[in-house]
Amino acid sequence: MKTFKIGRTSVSVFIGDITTWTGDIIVNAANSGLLGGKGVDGAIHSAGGPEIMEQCMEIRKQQGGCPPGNAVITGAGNLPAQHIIHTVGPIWEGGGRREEHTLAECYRNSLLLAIEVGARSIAFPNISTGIYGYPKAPACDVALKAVTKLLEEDLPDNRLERIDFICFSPENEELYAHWLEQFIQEK
Ligand code: AR6
Repeated sequence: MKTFKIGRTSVSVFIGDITTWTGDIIVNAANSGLLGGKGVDGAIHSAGGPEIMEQCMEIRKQQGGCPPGNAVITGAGNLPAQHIIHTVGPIWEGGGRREEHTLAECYRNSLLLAIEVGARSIAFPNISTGIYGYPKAPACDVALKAVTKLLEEDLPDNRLERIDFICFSPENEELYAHWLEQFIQEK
């Protein structure tokens, strides 16, 4: 695990299963119907139990789901985290359909929602880089730029002390660690 400091926040990168992470918020790479699926979404719902889907269905009733780039919050069922932020990444279609913008919005809106609820810690998976096919290297660049940019805004309500990127593959872990080593001072 490598840890870096951006302002007051520690940013770490490691390989792991996000469903076992302990802290305030885990982020789910959901679909716009909030209907569950495979990948990290499937892992979160199966480990967290039916309560999470019940709350997703409530959100569907109220606002009809979650458009790509947006984020909604539920409880975490049986998971050790306190809450889940469900965000919807872009489906990669070659890069000409504002995928980069949508992916950056996922990270930004998830962090804004986490800050709004007073979270101190949050864990992200590598959104869109599985079933949605976003190439890993550019996705890493978009994720870290979006997170760094928001932290540098120094928002007055920001109580985030810890942001963890939970990678599922050594390739992603290397990309994230390398990016941070290049641009951010190691703690
Ligand atoms: N912990 C951490 N990361 C994981 C885990 C896990 N338990 N499982 C997979 N990953 P994906 P997407 C990684 O496909 O590309 C679903 O069906 C995985 O290796 O989960 O945004 C949804 O319902 C990859 O790096 O999400 C949507 O329909 C990353 O998580 C669609 O897939 C994201 O891969 C979303 O596709």
